[in-house]
Amino acid sequence: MDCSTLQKNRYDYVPKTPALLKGHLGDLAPVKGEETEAFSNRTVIKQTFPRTYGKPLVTFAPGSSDLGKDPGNIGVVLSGGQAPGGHNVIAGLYDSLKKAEGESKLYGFLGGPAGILGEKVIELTEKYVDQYRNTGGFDIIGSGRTKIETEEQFQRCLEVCKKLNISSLVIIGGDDSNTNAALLAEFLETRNAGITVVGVPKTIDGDMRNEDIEMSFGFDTATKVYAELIGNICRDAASARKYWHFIKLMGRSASHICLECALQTRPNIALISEEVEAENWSLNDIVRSIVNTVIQRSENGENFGIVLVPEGLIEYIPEMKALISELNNLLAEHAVYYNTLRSFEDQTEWVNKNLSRDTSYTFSSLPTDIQRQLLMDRDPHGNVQVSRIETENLLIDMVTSKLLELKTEGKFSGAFATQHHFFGYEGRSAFPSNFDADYGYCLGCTAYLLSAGTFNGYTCMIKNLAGSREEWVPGGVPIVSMMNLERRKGKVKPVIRKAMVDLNKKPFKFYAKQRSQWAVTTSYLSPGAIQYFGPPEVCDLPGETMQLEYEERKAAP
Ligand code: FBP
Repeated sequence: MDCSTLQKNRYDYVPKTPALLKGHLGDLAPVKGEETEAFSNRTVIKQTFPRTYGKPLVTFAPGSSDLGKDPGNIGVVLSGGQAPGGHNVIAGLYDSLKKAEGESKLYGFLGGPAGILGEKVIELTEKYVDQYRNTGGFDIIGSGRTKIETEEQFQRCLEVCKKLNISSLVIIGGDDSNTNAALLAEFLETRNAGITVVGVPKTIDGDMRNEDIEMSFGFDTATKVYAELIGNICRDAASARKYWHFIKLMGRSASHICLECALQTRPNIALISEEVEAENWSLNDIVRSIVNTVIQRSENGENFGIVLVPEGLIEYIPEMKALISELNNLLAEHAVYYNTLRSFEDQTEWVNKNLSRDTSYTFSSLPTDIQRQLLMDRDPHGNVQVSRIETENLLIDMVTSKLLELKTEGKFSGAFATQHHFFGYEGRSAFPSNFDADYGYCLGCTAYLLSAGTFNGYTCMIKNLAGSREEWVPGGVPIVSMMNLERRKGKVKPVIRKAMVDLNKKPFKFYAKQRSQWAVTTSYLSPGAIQYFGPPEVCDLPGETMQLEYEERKAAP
């Protein structure tokens, strides 16, 4: 395989793990904690998961166990969007399996969950896995967004696993994929299939987290890549002094990526969707606040600036939220008829007729491009594809018109020239930072331990992530304990609760305290490229969000 000099160097990187994960597997034993409950809506969720509800948390500690005995074959699948560190999850899983007694094999399903259903599978060998260690992307086996959620699909998984003699299936995915992993786990337990399903928390969005899962892998690298790019743009803006840059950042509904990048780069404005929702800010309120900052900076002779826009913002502006929710339900309920409408004009006419009066008004007042983007295909989970909605351009249009109005009234005399950017794919497959390389690898080792211990319906967790690697504690959390009820594709279903930015926690509060100063002064920081080699405080620490949360936890009484 042709590879860059950095890639060759990264092959030699040995992920740092706690000593616990370096020794013999049989010298580790599971320690069970208290039984868990679902996050909310417990009665309904218990009815859906009678066999896997209420299992205890588990951590692994020195002890004596059968974890090193032949665990049987393991299957692994990557699900959803790429996240740096995924290859190391598979490497950690592979290395642990090879440490165990016996001749068990690791099978990789190709192209995501569809690979299980279509029995597209390869055996992962040492030579093959070695080519992917410490690299970005999911190309080791590919990924996909097919959902495994029906009885027939579960039955098919059972057949394929039996055929390959698989005793554990590791699903590396985000909240939706882990939700489906829990459903499959329940199905298999009901059938006494003797197959364990284990999830691994993956997503750059950072929204699959809670008390137990401190972070999903991939967030650290992706935010460091975006922060490097934003830092570069900040410098360019301050050098050229002629553009306002509107930068949309991936992350779906939650604004974790946007907040982390703001903490790393100190832009003039970073919109946080969760705050927009909490404060009930309309689109006009947001536009007005950007306009005020533009005017203030212009009065200081600074006709340039940086605005960070979270990908999911549009869903949190009250009038847009109502519109998107009605559209999602409408398009889910009338999918067959809607798909017969060929032209955009026919689609908008039908949509306008079927929306309620207020939402139809909101829809009609949007620029055609945004209307078109709102009507695009939903993702397989029935969600609008926020990455395809150009919110940054909507804001640019609205701020420009408002400033023109103010100019005519003699209330603005500055210049407002803009550039727009969308950072998402740039970071999803980057070489993992040391943090994600280590974290991914440890998650893979943990997935092995949960598989060998037959912890069915668990997802991997590592505690104390902002501490030194020695302080990391591997374990597992029952997926069902992270669930609540939410509406998906027009129906209320048990799903893992998405973690949104907590406005009462230190990362947001820290940002909120600084932002009025950052808005007006030019206080940009350029974090630069990810550092792989050098002192640990430059190379190994996770981002600001995790460090601030860690400080907050340590300071708590
Ligand atoms: P996952 O939730 O599957 O990890 O995907 C994350 C993400 O990168 C989102 O931030 C983004 O909205 C989405 O994937 C885009 O995915 P796609 O390119 O498949 O539309």
